[in-house]
Amino acid sequence: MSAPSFAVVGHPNKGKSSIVSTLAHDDSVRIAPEPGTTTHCRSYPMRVDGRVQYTLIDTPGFQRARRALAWIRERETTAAAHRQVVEAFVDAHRGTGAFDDECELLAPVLAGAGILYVVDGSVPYGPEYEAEMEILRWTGEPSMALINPIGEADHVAEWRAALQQYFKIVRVFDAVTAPFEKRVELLRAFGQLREEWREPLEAAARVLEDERRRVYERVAREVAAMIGQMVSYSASLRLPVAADPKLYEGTLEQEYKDALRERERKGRRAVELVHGHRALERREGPVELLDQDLFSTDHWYFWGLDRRQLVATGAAGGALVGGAVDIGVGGASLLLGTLVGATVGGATAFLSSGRLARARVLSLPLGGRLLRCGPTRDLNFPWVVLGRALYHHARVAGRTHADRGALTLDSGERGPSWVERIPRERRTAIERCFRRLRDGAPDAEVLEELTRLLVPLIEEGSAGPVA
Ligand SMILES: Nc1nc2c(ncn2[C@@H]2O[C@H](COP(=O)(O)OP(=O)(O)OP(=O)(O)O)[C@@H](O)[C@H]2O)c(=O)[nH]1
Ligand SMILES: [Mg+2]
Repeated sequence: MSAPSFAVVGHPNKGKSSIVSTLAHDDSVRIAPEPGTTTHCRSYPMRVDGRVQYTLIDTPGFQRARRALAWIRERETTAAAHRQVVEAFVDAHRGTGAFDDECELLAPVLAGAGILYVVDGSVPYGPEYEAEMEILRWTGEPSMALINPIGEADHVAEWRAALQQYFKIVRVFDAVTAPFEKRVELLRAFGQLREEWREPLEAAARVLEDERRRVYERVAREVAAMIGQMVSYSASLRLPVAADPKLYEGTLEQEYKDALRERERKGRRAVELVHGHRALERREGPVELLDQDLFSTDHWYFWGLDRRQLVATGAAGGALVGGAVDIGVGGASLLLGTLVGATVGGATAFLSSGRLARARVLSLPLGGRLLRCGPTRDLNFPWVVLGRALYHHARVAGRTHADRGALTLDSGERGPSWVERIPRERRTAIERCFRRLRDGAPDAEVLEELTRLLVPLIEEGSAGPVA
């Protein structure tokens, strides 16, 4: 049996295409504020692993429903013949220019698609919708009404009272903000429309839930790979003989930072693609959290761990023992300087050497010198990268494909950062991976371990509040 298909129908500009986009996980569906955006039917199959689970059909809105109903009523004989009259209506008007939109939207319904009738629950109910509902009823196809509240006002109760007279199932479904669970639940409800759809749609719901878990794993893998590369990355430059390294430091540091910024951008893009957001744009602006520069350490308190927490993860101890951090280098750490104050000393000195990008001159075995920037020794750096990645993912995961606005983020309240919320034991285990990444190029084993540790954080973040 072919996968169930549903025609999304209704008045113009009520969010039909938005519902198609959200339920088909497809951001190529055209959505626009003006009525009349969709002019032809188009099918959007929802594929998982190459298999079509169900198909959504986007349709134009009714334009002349009352006139169409009048035509149909004039030819009414018995209730048993209602469907034939609707078929006769489409046959009589197809291509004549008289009822183009009605013919277009009724065609998939008459071909056996289930009906999803969409209304806007933020505007009052009016009798002008009755002709549309009546025509749909005459097709005899199984149908469900979806109340999509586009604006603020709440007219859901009156809509429900009216819709229940025409549709077996009436649901409130916000096309733009519906969380994943709500979408899956709706899919299961579609299964109630027709007995033979119950099993395939139940199966589709399970496939989507499994797929979601795989998505989290792929995201965790992307994030682990990104952190691995960012922590171990260095930029270097062979110095001309007798050159003054100072002349080259600034450029090299810039190159180093740019490469890391670019790697983070690439990581975000990959995560967006894993979620099927092909065209997600991020709004540029200094106030947006996600657009804060990676190296803007004034904001690191928001992303990373504080000194006490770093010590608690074992980061500092490991660094001391392993000699990974130059003890006693003067000057405040870019991060810890802001936390601890300008005077850093005593017990905190070992944490204060994390200047992120400081070029060093190395002697080459066969003569000559190399100026190198990175890999960073800053203990907080991977935590900051992780915090930013978790935050970004939470925003992307919570987004429907109908949401076409830029990805903007409020700076929100100062609560615990994403990484501060990680249970201590897991944090320590993650830090062990970070330490191994700091000590050399990322190997498959440590990335696998890091991925495994990140999966639950990715999953929880996508369900939790974004603050
Ligand atoms: N805030 C909000 N806006 C919505 C929602 N659903 C749709 N919109 C907006 O309403 C407008 C129309 O949405 P479409 O999905 O294009 O509506 P349509 O019914 O397909 O419109 P036509 O194809 O022109 O008949 C767009 O600007 C959408 O962004 C919603 O649930 N919430
Ligand atoms: Mg449309």
